Amino acid sequence: MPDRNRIIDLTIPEERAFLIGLDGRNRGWPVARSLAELAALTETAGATVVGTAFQRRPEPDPLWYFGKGRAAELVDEKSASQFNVLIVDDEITPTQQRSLERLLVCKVLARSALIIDIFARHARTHEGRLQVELAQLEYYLPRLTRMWTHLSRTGGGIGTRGPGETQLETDRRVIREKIKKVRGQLDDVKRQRATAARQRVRSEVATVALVGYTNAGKSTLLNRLADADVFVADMLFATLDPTSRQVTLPTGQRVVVTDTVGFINKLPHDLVDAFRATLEEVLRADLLLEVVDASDPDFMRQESAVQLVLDELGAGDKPRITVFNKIDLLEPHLPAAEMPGSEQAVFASAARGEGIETLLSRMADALRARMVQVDAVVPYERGELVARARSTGAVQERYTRRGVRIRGHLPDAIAAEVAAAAQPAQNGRSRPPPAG
Ligand SMILES: Nc1nc2c(ncn2[C@@H]2O[C@H](COP(=O)(O)OP(=O)(O)OP(=O)(O)O)[C@@H](O)[C@H]2O)c(=O)[nH]1
Ligand SMILES: [Mg+2]
Repeated sequence: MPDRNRIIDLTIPEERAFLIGLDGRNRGWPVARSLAELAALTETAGATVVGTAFQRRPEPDPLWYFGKGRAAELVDEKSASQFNVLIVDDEITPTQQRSLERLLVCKVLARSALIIDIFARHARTHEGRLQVELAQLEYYLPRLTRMWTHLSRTGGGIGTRGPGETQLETDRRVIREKIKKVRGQLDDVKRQRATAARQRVRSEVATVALVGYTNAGKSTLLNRLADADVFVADMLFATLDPTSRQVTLPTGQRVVVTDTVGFINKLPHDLVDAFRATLEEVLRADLLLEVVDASDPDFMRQESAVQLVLDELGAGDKPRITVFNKIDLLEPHLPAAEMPGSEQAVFASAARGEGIETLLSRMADALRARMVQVDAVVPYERGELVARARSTGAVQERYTRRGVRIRGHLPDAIAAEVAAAAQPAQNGRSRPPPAG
């Protein structure tokens, strides 16, 4: 009797990927490391890596990416390893893509397309999906254009005139209109987000953003800090959408900590652009926690890649605490304190909960820097103000005859309110914030 489940074979054919890259043009990343990362990306995207190859050359060949001879050898690699997709560890031109596709008779993808594909798989929220869609459209629009100029340059003629051109114009117009529409929808989402942020500003709650290389442990750390239940996985780009949780610092101050999309080397510009709305949480934050996977041999190169993206966003100079995470995985003979750049860093294991207390008090220290010193007695009728001071600042309270004496640090706006409501403190000093 036939197995009813097997009448239609629904299994998707296995994607067998072969990865190629060039040595000597990777911003300090050895080609083998960059290809290893590309392999992790490929596997996250659901394909199997069946082989890799690289060639030493300063610039890609305009037609073949590799040199012509080396490219031809890929045909043999294809029969040997049976790959059905070639993934290039760089941006490739439509010309390179097409000549490789014709040579190898299989799909050819660039690293960016792979990253965008992973984002598309992992986007869950409305906003996330819109951002990915925008990135895809932005990615394809210029390629459509360039593909065309390429064709017309190789002689024009049949297939490059008349209705064909109209078709291309139509395609471009459709894509542009779609881009406009998606941007409009994203603006709406952004406005809602800005309203939420304004409310937060009004309540003067400080915000802290987790940033770092993908898979460094940002979500794990948020779960530790906030006792939350954010999705954690040993894969690249597990998190795409921002998640915010409230965290109480040892000083009693409450802050909002936001976890968001991770960064990677050669993160496509289209994606950074498309994800600007999400990444604005980073721009708005009072403090950044940069999570570094200290157990990764590439952690320094990863840090530079993170710095590049932060600079591109305009958040490169924000106050920042570096967290060297996963110290539980460090070899015992490598004392963490001897790691480069470690003087200012906090060592932690988000997974085991080590270093969390230190981190929390360092966060309080860093946030105090942007607050003003206060010493004032607030009348008992203003209990609500006292409560806000308690949760937004780092203060000590003492109950006196005339009211609650508040001593410590408060955000500007609250300090001003306290100063306005206050009686001079016992020692006659009440320090309002400096004007402006
Ligand atoms: N050994 C060890 N593993 C950790 C630690 N922190 C996180 N991990 C693991 O590292 C992997 C990635 O953790 P996530 O928290 O998802 O990392 P992320 O930075 O949020 O990653 P993306 O959202 O993908 O950018 C998971 O398998 C975690 O269990 C740690 O301190 N020690
Ligand atoms: Mg995450």
